[in-house]
Amino acid sequence: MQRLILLVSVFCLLAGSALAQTNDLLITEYVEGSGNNKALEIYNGTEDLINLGSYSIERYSNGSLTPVSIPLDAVDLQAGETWVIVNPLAEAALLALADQTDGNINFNGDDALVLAFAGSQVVDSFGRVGEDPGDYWSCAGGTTQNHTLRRLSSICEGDTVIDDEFDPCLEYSFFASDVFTGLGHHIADCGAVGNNNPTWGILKASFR
Ligand SMILES: [Ca+2]
Ligand SMILES: [Ca+2]
Ligand SMILES: [Ca+2]
Repeated sequence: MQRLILLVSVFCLLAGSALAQTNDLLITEYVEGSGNNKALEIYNGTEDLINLGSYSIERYSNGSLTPVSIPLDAVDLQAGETWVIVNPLAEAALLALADQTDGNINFNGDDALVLAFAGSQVVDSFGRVGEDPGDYWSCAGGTTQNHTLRRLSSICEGDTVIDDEFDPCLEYSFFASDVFTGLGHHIADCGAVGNNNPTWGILKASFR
């Protein structure tokens, strides 16, 4: 009986720790506000510290197939933490939330963004590379221009298909222009992630 209780306790512990996991970094907030109020939030929902030095944002403007690369600072991002990159000409209230500034954070609604590892390995994406949607992508919730878009907490894996149809309502909630209140924090509710994570493997093995 004690052994069963122990097993159940271990199960709860392991299952609990798996809840917060994403498989890699995610884009969790997109700010396309007034003037130069542009920002992106990157979230480490894994259980490991990640050095951002191998990651970059690749910006594909207006349907272009040639990106402009925005390297992330080579700093360690703790599990559960976010990294906010802001246009250096943004207003003070937004700049105050920046972990990094870069003048190439200057998308204006119709530009696709890819979070890449080692330059070419796709980790996540926003928009549809190769498509000029006009002024913005849109869905019932709003558009990718003059809005803040926040990734749904149910999203646990990046969008690694960069050139398929982009429906922002599937993975984002919409806020008014110049809403900055969500920057600097994110929670992913990822109970379903774990089929290939080590914790789940140990758990399965223990029940064989
Ligand atoms: Ca553009
Ligand atoms: Ca896609
Ligand atoms: Ca956020």
